[in-house]
Amino acid sequence: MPDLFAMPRNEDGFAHLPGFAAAQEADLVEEVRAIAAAAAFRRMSTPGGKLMSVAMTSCGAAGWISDRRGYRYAAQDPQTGLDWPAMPPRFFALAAEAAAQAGFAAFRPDACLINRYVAGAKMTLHQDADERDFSAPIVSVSLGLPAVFLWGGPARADRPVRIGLESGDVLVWGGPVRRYFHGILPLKPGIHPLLGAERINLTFRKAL
Ligand code: MD3
Ligand code: FE
Repeated sequence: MPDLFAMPRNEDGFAHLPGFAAAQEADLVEEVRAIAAAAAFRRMSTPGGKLMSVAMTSCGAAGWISDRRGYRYAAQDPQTGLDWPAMPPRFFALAAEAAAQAGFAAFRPDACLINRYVAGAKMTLHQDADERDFSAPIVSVSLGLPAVFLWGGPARADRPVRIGLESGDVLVWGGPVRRYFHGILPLKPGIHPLLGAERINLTFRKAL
């Protein structure tokens, strides 16, 4: 059990909880596999028509989608016409516990976006702005290959700080930093004991 009180955090709602989910890695990966069996990972297009390098799926009451019409949350997976798979209780509990640890009591996520990276896949600097409720934090859980996270500022031009993310790390973003630009550098090739050549990231949101 990591010493949570010794961990770095700052005043504006950001917390990096290294290894917070480490003991659950295998169970979380199993849940992701079950979700992907019902709602397959797919690469979506941006409204501008570019194919994203990250493959995505979702679970919960709403899933994040992107197509020529824009970015939004939807109750059904457009690929199946069915509701997204339910959010596993283990996912919900982990996100709520991490948020509470970072000072956000009573976080009740209704959406979990699941990102899958292979070597070279990246996420360019962006803001998460499609959620209705900006008072709720976002909780992210990293699994598999390590990645370099870019933490920018309130403006796209703000020079980002680099943060290394390892499997089992959890990040919480709330308050002012909830609107900050952020991204992921192209994934380096490698082999992770649980996930092989992949990195999976779960982001828990209050979308509705
Ligand atoms: C900072 N995902 O799904 S997680 C995303 O690793 C996303 O797949 C990245 O950015 C990934 O939108 C980064 C960390 C993260 C997630 C949401 C944030 C950082 C954030 C929202 C606001 C500020
Ligand atoms: Fe994001």
